Amino acid sequence: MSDSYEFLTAHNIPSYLASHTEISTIVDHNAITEVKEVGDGNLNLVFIVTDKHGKGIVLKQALPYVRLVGPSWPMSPDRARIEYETNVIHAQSAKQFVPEIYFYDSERYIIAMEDLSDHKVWRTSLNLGEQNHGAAKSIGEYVARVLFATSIFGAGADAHYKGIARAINPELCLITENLVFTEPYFPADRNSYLPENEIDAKAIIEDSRMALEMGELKYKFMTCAEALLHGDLHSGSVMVKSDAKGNEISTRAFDSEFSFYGPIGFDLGACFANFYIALARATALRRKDHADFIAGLPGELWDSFEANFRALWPTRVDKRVFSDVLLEKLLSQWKFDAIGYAAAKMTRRIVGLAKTSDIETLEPAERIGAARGVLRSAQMAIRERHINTDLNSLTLKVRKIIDEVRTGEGN
Ligand code: SR1
Ligand code: MG
Repeated sequence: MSDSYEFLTAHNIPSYLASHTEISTIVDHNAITEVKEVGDGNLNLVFIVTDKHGKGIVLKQALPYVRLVGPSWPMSPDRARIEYETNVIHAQSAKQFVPEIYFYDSERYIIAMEDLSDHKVWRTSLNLGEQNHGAAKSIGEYVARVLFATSIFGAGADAHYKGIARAINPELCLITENLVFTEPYFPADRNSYLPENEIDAKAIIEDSRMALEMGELKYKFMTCAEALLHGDLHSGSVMVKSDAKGNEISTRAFDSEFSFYGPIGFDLGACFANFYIALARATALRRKDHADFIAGLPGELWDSFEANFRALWPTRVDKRVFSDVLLEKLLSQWKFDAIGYAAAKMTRRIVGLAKTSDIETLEPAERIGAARGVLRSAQMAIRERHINTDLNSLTLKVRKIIDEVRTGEGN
């Protein structure tokens, strides 16, 4: 693996495309009208290339460092291979929920994929107060399909073990280990927040229950190779396309470079966390109807995941020992885990490195309360999951906390 390879630029993209004849019917390299760099993520370069016929392609290139920080934080570009291979594998069981991949360039770490410009990033849509009916249900189905297919139950032992070996992703897992499960619970250089939220960040550090449970969640993240996860399934990793009434046309999960074989609750928890962060934003902006809509999403996603996993269960391998009793136990365990992972992901997005536009684009007066609400909800959720894992009841509790903090009652 080399870290001296040519980076894509608006200037060299047309000739690059000309050298890839396999995509000559996708985009006309002789008639490129626009090359737009749209990489708003933390790691990579992403270009949307459009031709005069209005056809497009996305080129995503992994840099040999973390874009958010710069060359001082080197990072293997091999993550592009992981993303490519996971996308291909996930497409085998959930083609309708991932982008189409055209090719992978292993020398320059470039993935050429479907242009989803007619979609919107789900986070952007939620931030605007839009309702995408059906997206949470689809992501629940996506998670169920891909995780069942890559688990022991769907893949069988041989394919599962070979999959684990192929998808080992230590560098990106280390990012999650540090940023999600460690730094927010201790004083750390990369933590940051508004001065008014220092009291809330301190409360997290002083809450020994948080560090204790994060240790358990981190251990499971590092050791429990249940299925090939997306690995970073937040609302910025999902594209949605809806009709004028907000009804779903298409929903796609992309950007799976953090993919590895991990605990099934992790992807689900990432979704829940980002719904609760979106709820804090909607509440801060006094968008009552939108908050009502968002409050339904965690339950909707879980119900869809559960229904789809149950539907796949009869096709599992080794039915004699992988019994229906085991399924019930696993579903309960995954929901418990998912709430824990949600708490971890809520905390990291407020205190740790790499935040979310939901909260960061609020005016400070609203941002302080929204951030406080998310952190206190995380502290509640980490405890509540030991008593009750019903998602609708958890969401009601989250909503109460977020509401009280906004109005000053909870301060
Ligand atoms: C340095 S990478 C920071 C974050 O960006 C990605 O979206 C992951 O969530 C990662 O933790
Ligand atoms: Mg990403």
